Amino acid sequence: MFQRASAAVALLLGAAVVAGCGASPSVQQVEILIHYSHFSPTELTVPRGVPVTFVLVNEDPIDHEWLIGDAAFHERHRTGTEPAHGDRPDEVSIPAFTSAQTTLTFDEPGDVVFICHFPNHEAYGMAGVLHVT
Ligand SMILES: [Cu+2]
Repeated sequence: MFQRASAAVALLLGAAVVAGCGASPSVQQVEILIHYSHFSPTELTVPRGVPVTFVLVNEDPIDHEWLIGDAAFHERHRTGTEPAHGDRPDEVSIPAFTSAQTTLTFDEPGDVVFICHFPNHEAYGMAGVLHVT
């Protein structure tokens, strides 16, 4: 996994990275594969208050996106028309056959959902859940 993640980082095209200030707590890194318009895994668990770097590897010949947030956030994006993302750590565009990474820290325990909001992708099953403990 580590070697694969390094390759993904090398392909990184300026994705936003938000690092915590001050003392650096151990950064967790998780990899999410995108294949046949599905995320893998679809369920992840991370501790709250720790920066988590998500390495998003798109193995598909089509573009996808990875948006993570609460119900209101997703409702906005379901009706949104933004063709690309990249300036926010919780909204990541992953063009075909590329990788991207983003780092987020979740302060509240609970479930957060990640979804690709390209037309019909969510309905096809392109969604997953992050458990923050
Ligand atoms: Cu998609």
